[in-house]
Amino acid sequence: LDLELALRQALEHEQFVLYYQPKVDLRTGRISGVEALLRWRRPGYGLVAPAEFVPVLEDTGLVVRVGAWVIHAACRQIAQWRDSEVGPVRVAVNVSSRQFAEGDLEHEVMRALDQYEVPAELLELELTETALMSNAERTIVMLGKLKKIGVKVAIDDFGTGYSSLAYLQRFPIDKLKIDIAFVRNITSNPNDAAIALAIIGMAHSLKLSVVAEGVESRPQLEFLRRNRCDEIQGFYFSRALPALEMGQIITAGA
Ligand code: G
Ligand code: G
Ligand code: MN
Ligand code: NA
Repeated sequence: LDLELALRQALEHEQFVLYYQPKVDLRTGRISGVEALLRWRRPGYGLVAPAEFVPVLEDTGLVVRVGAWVIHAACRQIAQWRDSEVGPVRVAVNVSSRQFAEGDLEHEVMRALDQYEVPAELLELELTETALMSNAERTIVMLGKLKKIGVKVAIDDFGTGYSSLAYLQRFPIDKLKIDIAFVRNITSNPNDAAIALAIIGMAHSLKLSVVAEGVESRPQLEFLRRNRCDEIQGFYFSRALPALEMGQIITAGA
């Protein structure tokens, strides 16, 4: 209960901040975009990770308002980078199940793009399989609206949820993110490798691009490159960093 109150105040007092983790294009070796990851600068506690408060945001429904803040903050950052030496950067934001189900995502996205004069294709939404499958017919309508706006959509943590392949091909999405669970032991566990390869193959058959998350080593990277994964994200390249540091890395690598 105290935590809920503190989270309400966090929103009012601008204690949330976005960190950014790069995604690297495996063909060019360049940064292809970043994922925005929420942090909470809680007075007296330092920087708090989402695992410690996102579940509370979900349970209380606060995630709808915080999620709207995240979309706005991401668009503000896209505009700031674009107007600086960093240049255009695609930013992916995480959208929670409740935000997708209850929030006015379509209009929130339109408002933010409009307010910061950001081109829609620079914003990407990461949605989980669970969020998409809980009402698949509604999802098709929602994704159609988002596609019309022009934002990109990725399915996050792919392989851990329950996705109907029949729906997958009806969802107008752009990208699958292979869950870290299959990437961790990709070079040592043949089952994990097989799943990762199946996801890559399926994604490409459906004309989707595929990104592997949680890449921590050179052998994982080489395996994924050899098997035509499009992008990687993970500590091997960089952990999530504040906007200023991320901007410097992007500028240095450009
Ligand atoms: O950054 P970190 O690795 O600690 O993130 C842990 C989890 O928190 C990830 O699964 C991520 O999807 C989730 N998360 C990070 N930022 C956000 C956010 O802005 N909104 C929501 N709903 N989840 C987030
Ligand atoms: O939205 P999602 O759950 O995919 O958020 C990414 C999460 O994965 C964040 O919590 C981030 O800190 C974490 N992460 C990113 N790269 C790595 C990595 O290379 N290894 C591990 N163990 N976690 C990672
Ligand atoms: Mn994500
Ligand atoms: Na993920």
